[in-house]
Amino acid sequence: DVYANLSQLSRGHDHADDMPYCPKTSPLIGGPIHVSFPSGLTLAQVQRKNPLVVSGGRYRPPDCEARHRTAIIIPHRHREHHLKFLLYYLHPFLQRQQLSYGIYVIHQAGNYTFNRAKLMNVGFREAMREEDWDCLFFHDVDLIPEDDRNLYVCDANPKHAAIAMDKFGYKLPYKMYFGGVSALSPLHYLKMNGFPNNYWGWGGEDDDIGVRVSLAGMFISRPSLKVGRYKMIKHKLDKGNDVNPKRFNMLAKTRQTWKMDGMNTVEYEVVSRDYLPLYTNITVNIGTES
Ligand code: UD2
Ligand code: MN
Repeated sequence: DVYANLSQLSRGHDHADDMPYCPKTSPLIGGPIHVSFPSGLTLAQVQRKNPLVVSGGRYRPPDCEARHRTAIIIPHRHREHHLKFLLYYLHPFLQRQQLSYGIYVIHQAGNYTFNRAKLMNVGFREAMREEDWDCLFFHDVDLIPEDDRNLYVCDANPKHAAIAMDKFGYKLPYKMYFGGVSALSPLHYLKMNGFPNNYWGWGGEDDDIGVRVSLAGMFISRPSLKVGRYKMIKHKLDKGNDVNPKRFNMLAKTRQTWKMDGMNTVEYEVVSRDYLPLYTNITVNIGTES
């Protein structure tokens, strides 16, 4: 009858009704991960190692109903060699955590100055348009997690996950640091009006985001130094991402600007959306500095 059909629809997926929830702590978690960068690795190999990942880089545990639905948002341009290694480590990592997840690569079109934070705003809107994610991980393409007890789920407050990176001697560089990898629920994200759209080039945007967290009345949560460990693939400053000389002046004004610039003002044009085997690629035109 009609009602049976409706309830069928509202479940919105084809998993068996009687599937139990996954355990609160995944039995597949193993702790420290040895991270190296095998030469000659191909995306086809990564695909073969992850047979349960479906189109667009989506996955859900085969034997239990996931307790968490996490979207990974990766700002990207010309870093295919880093993306390959990130996917190689991240897919199995997320599967060991028994998450339902999707990976989105937000690719800035053109050669104009890079804008990491604005790409995150695009990623948030485009990912939420597709699915009711309960947590979003904003993830540099070059950071490889080194311990799978670093759970890719959201906390009661915005979480800064990359607390201990090799490039900072596995210590937090400063207390308000919010760069690299962070996790926000949709409510957190909207409460702080998302991320700033006007940081073009390298630097400052991560500190602006950290300040927004506290201006919106929230705190920064963090995993322990023992598990929030990451290796950054070594690289130089990219072409098209020069250091932003305005960043200090802009940062001094975040208190005045955060409500006027962010999710409520983001404008862009999606150039293409591709459901690739290991991730969803969204190529986007984000314009230029006004
Ligand atoms: C630091 C922060 C980063 C960000 C940045 C300043 C760490 C580990 N990360 O990174 O979160 O705040 O400073 O903007 O400290 N990207 C591209 N193509 C480009 C340029 C950048 O894909 O041409 C993306 C990519 O995901 C990269 C991220 O933007 O990981 C940050 O850029 P970066 O890696 O050059 O900057 P880095 O390592 O100093
Ligand atoms: Mn980097």
